Amino acid sequence: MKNIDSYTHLRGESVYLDDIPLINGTLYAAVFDSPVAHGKIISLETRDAMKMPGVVSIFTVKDIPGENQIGGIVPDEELLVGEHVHFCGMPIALLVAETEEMARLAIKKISVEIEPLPVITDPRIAKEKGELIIPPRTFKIGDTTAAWAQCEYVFEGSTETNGQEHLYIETQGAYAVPQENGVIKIYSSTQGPTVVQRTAARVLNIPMHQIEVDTTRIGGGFGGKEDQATTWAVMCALATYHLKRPVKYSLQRMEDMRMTGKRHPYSSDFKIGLDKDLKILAYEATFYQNAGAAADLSPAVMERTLFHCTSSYFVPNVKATAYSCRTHLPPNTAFRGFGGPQGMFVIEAAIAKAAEALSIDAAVIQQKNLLHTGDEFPYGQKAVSEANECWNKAVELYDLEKLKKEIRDFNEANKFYKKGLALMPICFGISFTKTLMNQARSLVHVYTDGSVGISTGAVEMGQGVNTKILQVAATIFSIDPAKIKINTTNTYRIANTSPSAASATADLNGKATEIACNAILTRLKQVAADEFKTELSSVELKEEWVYINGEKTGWDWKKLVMATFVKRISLSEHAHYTPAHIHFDLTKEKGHPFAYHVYGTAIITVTIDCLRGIYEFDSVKVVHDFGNSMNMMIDIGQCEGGIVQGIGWMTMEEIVYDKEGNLRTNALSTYKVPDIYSVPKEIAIHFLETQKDNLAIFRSKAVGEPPLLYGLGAYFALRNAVKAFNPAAAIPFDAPMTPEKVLMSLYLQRLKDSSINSIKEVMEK
Ligand code: LUZ
Ligand code: MOS
Repeated sequence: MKNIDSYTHLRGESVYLDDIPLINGTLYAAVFDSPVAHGKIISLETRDAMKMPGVVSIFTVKDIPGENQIGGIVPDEELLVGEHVHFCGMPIALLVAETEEMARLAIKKISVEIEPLPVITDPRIAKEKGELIIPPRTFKIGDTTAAWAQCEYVFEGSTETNGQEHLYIETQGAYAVPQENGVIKIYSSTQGPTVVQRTAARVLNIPMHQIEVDTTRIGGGFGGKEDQATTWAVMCALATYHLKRPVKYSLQRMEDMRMTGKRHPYSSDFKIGLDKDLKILAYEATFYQNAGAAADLSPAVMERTLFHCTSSYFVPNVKATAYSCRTHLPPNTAFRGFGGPQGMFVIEAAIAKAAEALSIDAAVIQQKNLLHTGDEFPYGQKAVSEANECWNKAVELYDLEKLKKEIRDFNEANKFYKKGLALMPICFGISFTKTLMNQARSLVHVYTDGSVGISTGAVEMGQGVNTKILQVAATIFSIDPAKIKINTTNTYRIANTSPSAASATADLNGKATEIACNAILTRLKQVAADEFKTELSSVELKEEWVYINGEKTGWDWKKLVMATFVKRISLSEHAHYTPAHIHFDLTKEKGHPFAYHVYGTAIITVTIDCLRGIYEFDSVKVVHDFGNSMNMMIDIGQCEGGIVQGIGWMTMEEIVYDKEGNLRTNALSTYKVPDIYSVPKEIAIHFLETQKDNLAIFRSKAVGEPPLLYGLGAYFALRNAVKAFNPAAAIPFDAPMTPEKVLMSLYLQRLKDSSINSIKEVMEK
């Protein structure tokens, strides 16, 4: 079925934060943020700003009634600066005025004197200085030290992956509205309504039941609103708390880019050892995560890097250590893949390095080492692997040999255009790695007219979770989907929710909905069984009719619902779901943290223009493990979006902070994201449908994050294309591979070690 939001989306009628009708007397907030990355506040001058037209109030740290603390995992993040600023963009003061324009004009009149302190932007330097967010962690299996001796080939190297701006179309924002008895209702563009509620209660020093958070949908999150939507929501709530008036803050794009954290950049080292048959015997990696100035979700992101450090390969001897390094950048945060892609890049780089040194195709090494069912991950879980199925199917379905030949022929025939190809197998663990977060609840009401209302903790952010939840109810009740309404996500209806994240939202909330619907269904069936004097097991509901032993009765859905109500039997259910069998022992770094894994393989081809360094992706051909897909249209959309987002991260999105910690790429004029022209000319997606009992809803598999990982293949395809032009190029593993870097690698090395002395000469030849 179609995404249930498509109709209102197309007509511009869908409600986002900025579409909420405003209440009379609404005020507008704006934040004054630090122009300096690290320093001590000497003085803050707000008097001129207070005199500006329309200004109602300016709040600073002194106005916080509770804790000045928004750190979720580690209490290390102030809402408003106390004594020290820790990054450019750190909120110092909150100004509230009668209009948005007045608020933004007035914050320009605030001034601050800051005594600067040394600024660190490099995670390796932070680590040397002992600036760690949490102690390092190490995942281990086998014995790498002993294994090196058995390796025929050993390669070492380093890699860099840069950050990534989330660029949700809807920027961060919130709207707080005072209710009676001191309750504050917050409309928040958040993936985590409960995080907002809990943090607002903590900062305002009031019980959680005084805060109602409501989210209709958000215009994209990608992880950027898992934790960092909280800041703006709590700011609005703080102003509402003091002023007893509605307060709205919807960030402008440049404010959002400057003040919020991004995907974590990583700097990493690897050592890989292979035997003579190219089996990977040993792998060591050290990850330096650039966490930014506060923990935010960094410890969890770092953990997922370790979980995915061997990607879709089986390696018997592994030692991987990760450091979460505190720098003076905005706290980096969740971003689709959550540290997993950063970990996977490193082993793919290690394989590419080995392949280049041995003059073989990286795919040979990749294929030989794919996970099989029963193989153990370094964290102790055994794989139920679809890696080989996906790989083999992709090779066969898309005729890899023919593709390779076409590329060879093209490269022979063309001097200044070269094509490159890479295969990218993926493996992604599904579940929050923090076991307790894997729980969800659903509240289902059947109304007496036969219509159904459902509330869960799931936040719709374009990923189609509401459509999938609706499908669950429609299937179980066997009623027309039009009879079902998915309600807003609201902390008064569903409590203690996990954020919509970790690709697990449809799994968890769908399962809770399944349980709730089944409970109601059983009661409905009992009423029918009593009426028709038969057993419960003889009753069936099919397409809104009651069947007894396969025979259609005169009772339809509506009649059954009414009969149940008349008998004073509940037509509502609140259900709780948590996946069984998941656990993790932090003292041993072993366990079974994931309900299951998602696999897939992509074949990616690119053509580069060797005079200009620019490139186009010809095709991304995928065999993806969807389980038993609940909604192919939505799942294809998730795949296509993830692939393009992954390619963007790997090839063009380049975040630049200068040495002073200022974001230089602070607008869409300086930060290049994929547009329609950079979408691959062809994206083919084949559904590998499996029927395994994988603990997900209706035996589907989570689809949110895994497809982003295919984007890694874009980097390696580009590298191979450059090598076709300039085989001698020693290209550093430094993503993104922007056109500038492509151009330099096409020539720089070659000029050094060949008789050609200039790009002009190359062109003349
Ligand atoms: N968020 C989180 C996530 O809190 N824990 C996770 O394991 C996770 N994984 C992926 C994306 N978001
Ligand atoms: Mo996410 S990175 O699943 O919020």
